[in-house]
Amino acid sequence: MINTALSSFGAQVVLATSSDENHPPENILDGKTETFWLSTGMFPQEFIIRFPDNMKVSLISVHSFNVKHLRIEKNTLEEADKFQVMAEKGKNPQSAQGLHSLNNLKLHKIRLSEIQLTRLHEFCVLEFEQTENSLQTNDISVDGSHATHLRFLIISGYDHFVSVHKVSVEA
Ligand SMILES: [Ca+2]
Repeated sequence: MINTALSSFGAQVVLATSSDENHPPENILDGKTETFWLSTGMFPQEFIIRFPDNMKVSLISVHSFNVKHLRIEKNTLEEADKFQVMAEKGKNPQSAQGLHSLNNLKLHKIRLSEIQLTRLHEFCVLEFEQTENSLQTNDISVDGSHATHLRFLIISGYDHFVSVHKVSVEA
């Protein structure tokens, strides 16, 4: 089934690197494309979604604007301290630098106090197409992976700021 409003069954954004009070990360999970989370700083940006239980995820749908390179990672542990790369494609050697600098990124922690990020060695990145007058809509197949957390790492954008309007999963 597709969960159009992930927040309705207890999923939460437990970390986000930006939190504009008018466009908070909760807007990612409310099922509405009209409301959105807005990045307010430099790249990379990220947010982590926690599910109330271990979920078998087969498809992730992302509605966004101006996102260029995105990496999605998953975690199956109770604590979001180790992530595995879940979906990746694309080509961008430059993204290595973006990920490298993640270690120095000061994270804005919203609810969860003890998230540690593990840098991954092997990766490539989803590349979204730029849109003008509509949202970017991308469906990402993830082969029925189990996950308690999903981490979305926005490595670059088509503009200084990006917005994420909706994330839904087919479980
Ligand atoms: Ca929304």
